[in-house]
Amino acid sequence: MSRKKAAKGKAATSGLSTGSPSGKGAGKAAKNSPGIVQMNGVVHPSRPSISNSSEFYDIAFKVMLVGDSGVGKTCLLVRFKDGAFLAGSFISTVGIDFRNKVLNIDGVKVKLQIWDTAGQERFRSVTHAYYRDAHALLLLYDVTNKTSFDNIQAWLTEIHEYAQQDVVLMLLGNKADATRDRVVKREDGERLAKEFGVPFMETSARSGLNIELAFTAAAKELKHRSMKDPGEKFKLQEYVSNEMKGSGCCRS
Ligand SMILES: Nc1nc2c(ncn2[C@@H]2O[C@H](COP(=O)(O)OP(=O)(O)OP(=O)(O)O)[C@@H](O)[C@H]2O)c(=O)[nH]1
Ligand SMILES: [Mg+2]
Repeated sequence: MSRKKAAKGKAATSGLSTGSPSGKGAGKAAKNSPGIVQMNGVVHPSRPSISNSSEFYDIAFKVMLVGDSGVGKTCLLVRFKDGAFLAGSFISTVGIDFRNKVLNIDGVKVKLQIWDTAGQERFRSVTHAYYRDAHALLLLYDVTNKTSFDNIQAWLTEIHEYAQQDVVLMLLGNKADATRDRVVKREDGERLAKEFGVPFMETSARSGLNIELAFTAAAKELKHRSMKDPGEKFKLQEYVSNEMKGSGCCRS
């Protein structure tokens, strides 16, 4: 399979002033670039590469992090991308931003372009524009914040309104490390996810719990869908619950 070098992740300065940070813009750029084939919005580079660098990729997808302000979307992304936890004072995201990460999924280099949205209400109209081109959505609530959990229904309504029908969706209960401040039980998250038929896991950007699993599961599902390999069967729900079972309570 041929490989394409991934562009370095760049901030889309708030998404308020720059023109094309949405999947839409990226899609256009891909269409216009030589050697890149677009299929159902999935970018398949066709230019060969001799490098094994993690910057090279076979297929690329857009993943969006959504949920109330303060649930830990930015910290989750930083943990996944850099393996670090952003401790200290909370700096709320303004508009929208993205980072790239290339994963090796069963020998295929899958580039995830991960969009970190602002949870604050005042940026909602900005983020709505980005849903349409997202291949996967990670919807977060904070296990120490009941309101963020109660708002999940409203987020799901928004997702159904603005995202593609077949978007890969996962529900994440973040800050699972904060046992003393927990107000949302794990079973409540499981129940809600079951009600809406979406895979669920608790995560912690602080400890790293299930961070890799969340993104890897989404990447596996997207890769499977785009390659349509009849020999390979992949079920996202099953994969997530098997991996969770294998990890007990505290996979990182
Ligand atoms: N204990 C704990 N704290 C966390 C975790 N993730 C994030 N936080 C803290 O929660 C606060 C908010 O985190 P952010 O990642 O900035 O939240 P956000 O969802 O990006 O918020 P907006 O950008 O406003 O939408 C910060 O003070 C973080 O340090 C976690 O897994 N555990
Ligand atoms: Mg943020």
